[in-house]
Amino acid sequence: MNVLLTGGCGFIGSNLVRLLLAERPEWRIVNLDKLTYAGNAENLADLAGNPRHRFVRGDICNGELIADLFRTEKIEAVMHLAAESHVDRSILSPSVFIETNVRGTQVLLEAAREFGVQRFLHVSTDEVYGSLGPTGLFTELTPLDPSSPYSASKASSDLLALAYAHTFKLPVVVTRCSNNYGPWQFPEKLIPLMIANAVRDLPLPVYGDGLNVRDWIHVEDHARGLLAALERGVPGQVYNFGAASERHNIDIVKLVLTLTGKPESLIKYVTDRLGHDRRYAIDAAKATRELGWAPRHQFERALAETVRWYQANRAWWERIISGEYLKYYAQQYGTKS
Ligand code: NAD
Ligand code: TDX
Repeated sequence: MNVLLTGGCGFIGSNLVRLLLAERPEWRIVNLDKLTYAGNAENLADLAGNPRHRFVRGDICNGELIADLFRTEKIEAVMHLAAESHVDRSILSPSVFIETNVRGTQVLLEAAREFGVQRFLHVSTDEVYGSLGPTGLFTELTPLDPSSPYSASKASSDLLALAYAHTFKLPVVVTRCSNNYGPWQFPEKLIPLMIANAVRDLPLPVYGDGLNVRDWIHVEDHARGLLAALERGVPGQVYNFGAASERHNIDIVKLVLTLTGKPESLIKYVTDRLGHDRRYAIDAAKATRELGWAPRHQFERALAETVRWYQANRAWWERIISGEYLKYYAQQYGTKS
């Protein structure tokens, strides 16, 4: 099968490209990525020369380029991951989130409609459901109630994708996953940021009281879920993915300090994120039941492996947190007290 995979040079995309090449030897992957600050061709450097992977640098908003790829590569399925993905950046500069996440998704849906595909997998997030109180879980029937410009842009793209399924019978499958961690994650997100700061003896900035809850899943478990949803998902349906690993942010930060052998005095409580969602927690029973999927990684063990990966790959993350990232870091954390 010829698959157009968008955002393949990002965190989840690069892990997914590797998984697909290993697990589906007859597939060819066309990886379309703009290489924004978050995309890094180095994430897939080991695939150079692999005839089953073609990297194309380009923007999902470029309809002509997309049409050309569908035509020349005979695309049969789309796995759409490209997005602006960081909540804090969406609070600082929302516009690019609308452009890429909403308009870019519509451009891809339109091309898929024109050329025809067997499946269009739209990769979304649990953040579209908004924030939970102290109890309860998100199911696929939980109403959408996004809080940030990021989650609102993802919810908008979900609705567009489902509308193309309903109106045009495009075989769209939507997935919504909880917070991912693992190798190749850009160190602006909680876990890699805390690891990178801890190993350099820099302060670990905890928003608010540190008691917000996220439900963590290893990126490889998410990638396996995406493959299952592509192959076995029913068009027009939504599938949640999560690994039943709810943790308070502060407990993760303390665990990172233990794993890196650094003192808790590095913890710095800073001004809270605007509109900060309190709790996310996923009910993934539908994916288990209908896709035959289940997570394999245990959080504490896999977090320890992740810390070791960042320690071993320091050159990778030190290179990407230079330049543009330093400006963002000063803007995001410089004035927080
Ligand atoms: P990421 O920021 O690491 O990677 C995004 C990739 O998309 C980058 O390689 C970037 O260069 C590319 N990109 C951005 N704008 C583009 C454009 N206009 N055209 C082409 N490429 C573009 O993100 P991620 O964490 O790997 O997330 C991937 C997808 O999974 C996103 O859709 C995100 O909403 C979703 N998701 C992420 C998580 C998570 O915890 N990280 C959880 C659930 C869902
Ligand atoms: O410096 C920080 N300090 C801090 O306390 C950062 C970066 C985060 N936090 C908190 C905010 C959140 O409660 O940690 C939690 C996790 O933050 P992020 O890593 O920014 O993730 P989150 O906002 O939960 O969104 C993530 O999960 C869903 C991804 O970034 C999204 O792309 C995905 O859709």
